[in-house]
Amino acid sequence: MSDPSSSRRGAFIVFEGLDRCGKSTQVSRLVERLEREGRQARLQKFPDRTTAIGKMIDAYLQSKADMDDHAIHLLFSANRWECAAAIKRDLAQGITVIADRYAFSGIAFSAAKGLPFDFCLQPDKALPLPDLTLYMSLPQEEASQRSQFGEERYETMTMQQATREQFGLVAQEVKRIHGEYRWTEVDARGTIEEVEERIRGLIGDLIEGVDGEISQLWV
Ligand code: Z5A
Ligand code: MG
Repeated sequence: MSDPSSSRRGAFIVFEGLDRCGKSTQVSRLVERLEREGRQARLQKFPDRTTAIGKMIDAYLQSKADMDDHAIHLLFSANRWECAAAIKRDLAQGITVIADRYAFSGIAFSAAKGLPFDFCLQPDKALPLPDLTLYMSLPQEEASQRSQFGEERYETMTMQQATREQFGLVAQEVKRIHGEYRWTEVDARGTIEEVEERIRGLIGDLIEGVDGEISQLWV
C-alpha cells in the first residue's frame, strides 16, 4: 500500500514572542529533535542577518545606523521576501520549515513605535502563511532577567510593553482572517525542557506534513 503522507508538503511553523522568551533556544531544539527522528527540517531565522538587506538591519538593531521607521519596516519585510521562494520550495519538497520570528514581529514592533497598523501589514501581504504560529508568552520581569537583555534597540521595558499589546492585536487579526487554529499561545515559563515538551504537544501531527498548497498571508 502506498504511503498517503508521501505527497504531503512540509509544515511551516513560526515561533513568535517578545525578547528573551526563548524562541531561538526552542527553535534549535525542535529542528535538532526532528532531525534525530529522521525527519527533514530547516531553521529560518528572521531577520536573516547574513544577506545584504540583513546586514543593514543588523547595523540598525545594534544602533550603528539610523533609519526612518517606515524604511526599516520595509527592509524587514524585504528580508522575508528574499527568503520566501526558498521557504516555498522546501515546503513543497516535504521539509518542515521552522521560523524564528516572522511578519508578526514586523507588525508588532513597528506598530509599537507608532506606525499605523494597516501600513505595517501591507508589505508582507501574500508571503507564505504559517500553518501554525506559536506565541511564546513570558512575564516581562522574567524576560528581562535573562542574559543579554537590553543590548539592542527595542530592548527597553516601555518598548516591550507596547509590543506585547500589539502582538495581542496581531493575534486577533490572524485568528479573524486565517482561523483560530493558526495561532497558539505557549506558556514560556519553566525549564527549557518543560517548555520543549509543551511545544512538542502543541505541534502534534503537523510534523507528519500538511495536505494542500501553502496559503498566502493576509489574503
Ligand atoms: N524585529 C523587527 O522589528 N521587525 C521584524 O520584522 C523582525 C524583527 C523579524 C532582533 O530579533 C530584533 O528585531 C527584535 C525584533 C526585531 N527586537 N527586539 N527587541 P532577534 O530575533 O534577532 O533577537 P534575538 O537577539 O534572537 O533575541 P530574542 O529573539 O529576543 O531572544 P529569544 O530567541 O526569544 O531567546 P533565547 O535566545 O532563546 O533565550 C534568551 C536567554 O534565555 C538565553 O540565555 C537562554 O539560554 C535563556 N533561556 C531560554 N529559555 C529559557 C528557560 N526556559 N529558562 C531559563 N532561561 C532560558
Ligand atoms: Mg532569538
